[in-house]
Amino acid sequence: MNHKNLKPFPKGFLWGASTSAYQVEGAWNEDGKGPSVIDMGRYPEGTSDFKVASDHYHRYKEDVALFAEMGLKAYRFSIAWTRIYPKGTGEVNPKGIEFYNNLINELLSYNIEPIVTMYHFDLPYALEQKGGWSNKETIDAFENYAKTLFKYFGDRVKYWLTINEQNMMILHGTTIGVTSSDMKDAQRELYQQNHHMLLAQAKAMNLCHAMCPDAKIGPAPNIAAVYPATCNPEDVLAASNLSSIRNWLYLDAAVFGRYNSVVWSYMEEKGYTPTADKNDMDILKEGKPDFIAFNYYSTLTAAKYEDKSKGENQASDQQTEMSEPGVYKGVPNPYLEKTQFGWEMDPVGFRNTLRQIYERYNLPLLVTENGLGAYDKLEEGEIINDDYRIDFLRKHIKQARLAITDGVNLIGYCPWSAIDLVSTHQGISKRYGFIYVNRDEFDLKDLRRIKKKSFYWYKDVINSNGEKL
Ligand code: BGP
Repeated sequence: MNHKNLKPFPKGFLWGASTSAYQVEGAWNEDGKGPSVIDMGRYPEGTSDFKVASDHYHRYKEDVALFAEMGLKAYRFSIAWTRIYPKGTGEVNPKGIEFYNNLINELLSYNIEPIVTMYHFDLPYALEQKGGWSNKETIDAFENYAKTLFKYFGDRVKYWLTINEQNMMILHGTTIGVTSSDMKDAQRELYQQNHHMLLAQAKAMNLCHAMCPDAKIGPAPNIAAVYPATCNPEDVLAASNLSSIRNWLYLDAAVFGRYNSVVWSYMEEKGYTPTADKNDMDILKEGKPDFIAFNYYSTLTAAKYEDKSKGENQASDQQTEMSEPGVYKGVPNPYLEKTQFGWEMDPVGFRNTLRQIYERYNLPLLVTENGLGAYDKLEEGEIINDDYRIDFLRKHIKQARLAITDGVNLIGYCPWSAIDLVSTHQGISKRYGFIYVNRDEFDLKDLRRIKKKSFYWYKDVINSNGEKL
C-alpha cells in the first residue's frame, strides 16, 4: 500500500539498543556469580568464549555514558540469573543485586528507560544439572527469580521481557549452546521444555501485574514472516506450517493462553505432545502480556517437502533455512541478498512481520533486536566506516515507519547491539554494535571503546525522531 503522507514515529518512541548479559558483561565468575549453561558449554572452534566478552561489568559507567551521548531513550539488557541466584534458587547474592541496581540507576540518571530481559539463554548450570527445563521445578525457580527481580528492581523498571527467543532455544538450542546434543528423544523433550517455559512465563507475567501494577511485561521471541516459495497452494500450506511451528506457537500461547491448533496436531502426529498437569492450561490463560516484544533479523521462505527427500538441508541457526520432511522445506529467497554470515536481508519483510503480528494480536509491539552482523575494520585514526550497517538499519527504520502508517502500534525499536559483543556462536568477529570494542577472538587487547560511523548516524536518527535517516 502506498501512502500519501507518512505518520511520524509516536511521541515518546523508545529509540534504544540491546545487549544480553552473557554476551557483553564478562566477569563470568566474579562477585559470587554462579556458572550458567553458557559458561559450562563448548564454543565453536576459532571463536571466543564469554569469560570477558566486552567487559561491560567493569565498564558499565563508561558504556552508559556513551549510550547517553548517542541519545538512547531506552536500553534493553538482560539480567544474569546466576548473578542473582548463583545456583538458580536459594540465597540471593547481594553483589548481583548491587550490580543491576547500579546499572539501572546509572541509566535513569541519563533518562534512559531500562528494558529488562529476565532470561536470555543463560540458565543456571545448577538447574541444568537437575534436568533444566525438563524438570518442572525449574518453573518454580523461575517464578521465585521473577519475584526477586520485581521486588528489588520493580520500583524503577517499567518494561520487562520474560524469556528471550524461547522459539530459538527450542528450534536451534544446540547451535546457540543451550541444549545438550546427547538428549534422548530430543524433539519430544524439547516440546516438554517448551511447555514448562510457557508456564514459567505465564506465572511471571501474572506476578508482575500483582507486584508492579504500573509496569508492563511481554514475551520476546524471534519472529519472521514466512513466504511461500511459489503460489502453488502446497507451498502456501508449507509456509503456513513453518510459520505456526516457528512463530505462532509461542505468541498464541503467550497472548491467548492456548496452543496453536496446527502445531498441536503436528506434535500429535510426531509424538511430541507434552505431558501437562490438570491446571496447566488455566495457568497459561491467566498470564497476559501487555505488549509483544520481538526480535527480527529476516524472513524465511518455504516450499512443499515430500517425505522421500528425508535428511537433506537440516536446520542450522536462527535465520538459515530449516526443513522438516513432510512439513516444510526452507528455500532461499531469490529476491534477497545475504549478509557476510549468510542471513538474508529483508527490510520489507520487517513491515510484513510487524503487520502480521499486530493484525493477529492487536497489542503494542516493541522491537527488541534487529541488526547486521559484519566483519568491521578499525582503520587508522580510530575510524570504523560501517556504511553497510547504516544502510541496513536505515532501510529497516523506513519500513517501520511505513508499518506505523499502516496502523501498527509500534512503541520502540532497539537494534542489536548497543555495543560490540560476542555472537551466540560466531565469536566477536561477527560485530553488530554502534560502538567498537577493541579486541579479537583470543587477544583481548585494551578493550577500548570507539564510536563507529553508525553511532553518529543513529544519534541523528534519534534526535530527529526518525525524520533524518
Ligand atoms: C538473537 C539473540 C541474540 C543475538 C542475535 C544475533 O538470536 O537473541 O543473543 O546474538 O540473535 O545472533 P548471532 O549472535 O548468532 O549472530
